[in-house]
Amino acid sequence: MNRIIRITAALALTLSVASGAVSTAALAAGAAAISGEVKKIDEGAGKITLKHGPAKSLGMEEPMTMVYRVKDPVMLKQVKVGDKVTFEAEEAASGYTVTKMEKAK
Ligand SMILES: [Cu+2]
Repeated sequence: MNRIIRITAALALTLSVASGAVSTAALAAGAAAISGEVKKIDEGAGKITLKHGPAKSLGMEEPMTMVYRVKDPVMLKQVKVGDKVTFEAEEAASGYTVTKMEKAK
């Protein structure tokens, strides 16, 4: 009985340490999926305007509409104005940059 409790406790500890490491790493990279809607696409400038909900990982507590750069210009061809998307972004020296984006299902 005691042995089972100890194993369970050890397992729980291992799991919480592992998930803690993952969420810390995710936060460090600014990676957390954010839901948004495409408002404007500027292929020439490599920018996209996204309306999005709170994005705690980016320090944005309130919903907002803002302009993001994209890591890869191809991303701008995969969506159109009005699309609902989920995306990940990071704060780079050049500004907030979308690192991943896909149409919301
Ligand atoms: Cu924002």
